[in-house]
Amino acid sequence: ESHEFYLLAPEHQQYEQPSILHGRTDVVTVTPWLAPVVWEGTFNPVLLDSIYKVKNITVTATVFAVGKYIMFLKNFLETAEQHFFVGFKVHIYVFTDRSNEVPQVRMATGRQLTVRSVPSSKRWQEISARRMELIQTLIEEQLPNHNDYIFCLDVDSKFHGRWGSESLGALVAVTHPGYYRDPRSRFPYERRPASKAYMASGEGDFYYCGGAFGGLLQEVHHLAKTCRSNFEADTQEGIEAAWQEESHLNRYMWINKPSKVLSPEYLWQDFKPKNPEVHIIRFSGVVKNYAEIRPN
Ligand code: UD2
Repeated sequence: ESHEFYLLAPEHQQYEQPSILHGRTDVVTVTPWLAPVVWEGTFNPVLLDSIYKVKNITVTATVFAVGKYIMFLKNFLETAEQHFFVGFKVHIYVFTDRSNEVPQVRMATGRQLTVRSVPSSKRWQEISARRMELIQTLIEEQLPNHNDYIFCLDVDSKFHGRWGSESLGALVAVTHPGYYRDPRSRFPYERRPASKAYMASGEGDFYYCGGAFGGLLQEVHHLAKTCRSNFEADTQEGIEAAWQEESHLNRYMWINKPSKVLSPEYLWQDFKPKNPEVHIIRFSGVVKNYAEIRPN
């Protein structure tokens, strides 16, 4: 059984009549391969929650807080409590080398946190890159044979608004806030043919961010496994993609089209003024001083 097969609505539910004539006109709400693009105003959160509630799903989230990045964890966890799948079963896995510094955050019933120890690292590129391997292993060891969902999120970020059941899909990607208005020629894809993350000119749908992606466990497992093995193949050849695992993720999403695309509402950047088409910022990257927080 897969959660993707059908949506079961509860009986006797009343809500505003949907329209196929009126809706958002300032943004595109579907991709050319007919995946929804989620923008505020395109969905009914109450209806969606009621549909997914009866499925009794658990939403897993992974977050890495290695080295000084532990300082972002408190805010991430506290705001997740307020906005991330409120009312659902949520299991957050924190990967860190500083287990003793994991903050105590009160979590609502049905929500839990697990801390997993990872080794420290000298290069920040290695930390972000190793995430794919750890996500792959987590799914294999802790979450096998489940139809549940997982999201993999950057820790140097926080929630400001609802991030809920509207984001669920088999394979989910978020359009990067810095590039969604740009022609694909400007996307910072890996451009060297020697890399497994190579994107030729004229290729690519969107530029997706490495800081948030997700979907069904089996789909994300396939993604993590593929990106990890391509990343390692590159390393063997002495090549590191332009934006590490984000480059590999972009290559993956070009070949494996996401079934749902989340608008930049789902990953904004605090230093960027809000654009008019962005009616709500749900999650955003905090401003950070790279020189101060990265190992080198
Ligand atoms: C971009 C991406 C990021 C990743 C990176 C690849 C967004 C918003 N960000 O961000 O997801 O693809 O490029 O280079 O799409 N981390 C630690 N300790 C460290 C360094 C990193 O725990 O010392 C973890 C942490 O969870 C952090 C993540 O790795 O959120 C990404 O690293 P970053 O935030 O330094 O990468 P950044 O901001 O350049």
